[in-house]
Amino acid sequence: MAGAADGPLPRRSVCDGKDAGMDGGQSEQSTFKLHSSHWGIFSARRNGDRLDVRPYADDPDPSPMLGNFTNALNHPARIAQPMIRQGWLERGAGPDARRGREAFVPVSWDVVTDLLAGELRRVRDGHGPGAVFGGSYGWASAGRFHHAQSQIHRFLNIAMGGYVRSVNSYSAGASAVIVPHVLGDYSGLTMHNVTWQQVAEETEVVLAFGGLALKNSAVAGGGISQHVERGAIAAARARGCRFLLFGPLRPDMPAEAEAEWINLVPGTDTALMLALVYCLVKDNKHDIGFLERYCVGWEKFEAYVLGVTDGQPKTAAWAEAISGVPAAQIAAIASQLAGKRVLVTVAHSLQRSEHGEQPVWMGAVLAAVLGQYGLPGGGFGYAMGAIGYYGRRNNAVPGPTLGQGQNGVEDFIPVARIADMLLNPGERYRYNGETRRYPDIRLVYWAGGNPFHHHQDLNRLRQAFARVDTLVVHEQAWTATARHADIVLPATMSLEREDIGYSSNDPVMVAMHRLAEPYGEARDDYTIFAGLAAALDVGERFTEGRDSRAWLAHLYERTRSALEAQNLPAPGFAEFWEQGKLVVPQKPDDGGYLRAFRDDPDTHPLKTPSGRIEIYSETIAGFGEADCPPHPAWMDKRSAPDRAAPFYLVANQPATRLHSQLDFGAFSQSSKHRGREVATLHPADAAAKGIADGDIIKLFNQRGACLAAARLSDGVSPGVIQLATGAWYDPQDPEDEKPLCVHGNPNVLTLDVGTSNLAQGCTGQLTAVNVEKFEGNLPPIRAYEPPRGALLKAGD
Ligand code: PGD
Repeated sequence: MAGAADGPLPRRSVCDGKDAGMDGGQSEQSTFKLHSSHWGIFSARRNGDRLDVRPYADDPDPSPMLGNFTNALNHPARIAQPMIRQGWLERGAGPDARRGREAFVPVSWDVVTDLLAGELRRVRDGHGPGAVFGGSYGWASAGRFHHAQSQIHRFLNIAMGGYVRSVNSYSAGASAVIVPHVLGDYSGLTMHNVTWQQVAEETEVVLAFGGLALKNSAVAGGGISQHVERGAIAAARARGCRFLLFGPLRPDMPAEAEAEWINLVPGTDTALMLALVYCLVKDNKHDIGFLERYCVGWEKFEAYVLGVTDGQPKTAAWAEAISGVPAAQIAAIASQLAGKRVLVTVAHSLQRSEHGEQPVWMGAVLAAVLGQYGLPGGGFGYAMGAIGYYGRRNNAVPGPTLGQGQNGVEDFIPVARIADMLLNPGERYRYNGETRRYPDIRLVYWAGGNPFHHHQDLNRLRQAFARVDTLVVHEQAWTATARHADIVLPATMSLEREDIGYSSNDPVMVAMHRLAEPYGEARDDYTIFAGLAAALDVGERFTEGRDSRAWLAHLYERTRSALEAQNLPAPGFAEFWEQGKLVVPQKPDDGGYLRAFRDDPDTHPLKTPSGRIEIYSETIAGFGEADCPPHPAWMDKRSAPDRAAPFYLVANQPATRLHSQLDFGAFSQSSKHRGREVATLHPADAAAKGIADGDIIKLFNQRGACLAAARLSDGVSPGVIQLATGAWYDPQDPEDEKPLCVHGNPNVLTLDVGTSNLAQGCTGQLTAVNVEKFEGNLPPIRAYEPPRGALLKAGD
């Protein structure tokens, strides 16, 4: 496995993916139909048990993740029929530590619908809708109608009178809260700001904190027709643009960037950015005109940078001691920025750790010090490259959206506080300046997400899920979340239903034709909820008398009538469906709200209290949080390595699947070694631990342990181990309190704490661990086998 140092995993083009079951696009087939996925638009046809897949013809850089569809339809990991945990069936609803440890009993749809409707009625009438957690976070599948979260929220609003929801995301838990305080509009910052075309044409220097990894921009919710990042980066580089990658993983920047790698200790970007500002100020190269006209609070922040307020000037030497980057290198970088069209980018990953608000705020301030906000290709491109629909033009007409109705419950939690909520009902916590209380949840209902993938400290999550009366999960496959449920309802894949694929920053709207019949007795989420709604006497309100096809026509009408209003060709639904796609117009590349703000800050103030960029926030000062001061600052982390756990674990996004989706798919499987997820570490660290390339290793800390396969690479910083998320949790002995995950799910190791009292975001990206060579007999991988009792397939 050595030699693959510069890619997180060997990259294979979709067009040479024969062994992953891809159709190379050589033969003309009339039966290929257009479809969409979060990793791109494609066409496919059923071929026996397999799916032949072709990337979208106009996509210059299609994602090899499409290869995961080829063997997915009939994989044994699919769920074939409704299942109920034996203990729930025999002993009824109630807290139960046997979740995830017991056999399942297959039941018919009629039986499960009856039992579940009864349980929903019991909780609603006995405890009220505020005892239902329907946050149900997760990416689910592309398609605007069968969007699992919209469906579940609509159902709970109509049938239960509401539910406790979650706010923000695991992707951007800290930035979604800090950005409105600093720059006003989060959505505008990410969705309507600097574009890749501007980078290709205008940017002179890109300071990429956390990189611009193409594995991340391969993904875009809803599906996109073109992956443009690689081409734009290559074009910018050919023009002479300089790319600097700040981070511990060299593969976080594509080779086309020919980036200078500033190899820093994970989580120390804020210190390094502070030192860049210090150097700029000392050399009088900060843009004082910009800071005075467009910002508030510079003086207070400058006093902190210079050490006036805390006695510690944030010099390059100070930052070297924290980040490991030589002071001379920091000073040299700072000296080459002024007067250039500089774009500062900060990856989502940086804010997915303790004090994750700081690098985002600090990135915004560094960009202000350089004064390039609002200029083409300059300023602050937060999260550029993190998702494929960032850095692109916006569509000029609205897309289809399923209304979710009114939620009668006001209560919510920040999404990553789910285990805290279930373990500590009634307990107080702080969030964005408020003191709130966790609700007392009896029933958790999940559709379209996998908390046993996305949450931290999975052993703690198991304890949390043991506390509820009932856990209901709709799933396509036997994920660990499904295995921990009481009631498991088999859901179709998008390939097995009709839908509309759409993303608001991509012009191609796709008529997603059905490519295969549902697996076993699987039903789409809409049909499942329609059945339950009928059993709860609200069937008509939920369906509004429409079947799926009628809903698609109804949702499409929003776009059609907007086109008509603009005197543009506006084909009816039947024509759209027949054609397979519709290309919608896009708005001009106008630089968004930051350009308007630069042009005239009085007419177009930011949506911050001052209307300016808030380098110092009086609002945050008023919150009085010790872990989130009123201006960006460097703070030590609890998760930093120590003697017991001397390595940083970077648990980042995978390159061969989206999160945990289709981990059993051919492309994801092709990246495993001896069945395990691959962890990358520096050869010097491996040598010190007696680990050779390809060895099975055990990663461990006080929270848990998992196995992985070692790959050695100097593309990873010494002292760092990289293990992507998404390998399905596979406890060696589920009876244990802290079982060994034999497969390589890093979330058995991560710390379940919020970023700070301000945002309470997910901190899963960085954790301290230890590592050793695994010498025992290699346990089998059972994550993709149906659990006990679930072996019956439909028709058996
Ligand atoms: P997915 O694997 O996409 O992960 O967490 P998320 O829960 O979104 O889960 C989606 C699930 O939905 C899959 O199990 C899939 O089978 C199911 N599904 C797909 N389509 C349908 C459908 O139509 N109906 C139903 N009922 N189910 C469906 C992602 C989350 O993980 C995110 S966004 C991020 S950014 C976080 N990243 C990290 C990280 O960087 N580091 C760590 N340690 N942890 C993270 N967790 C977070």
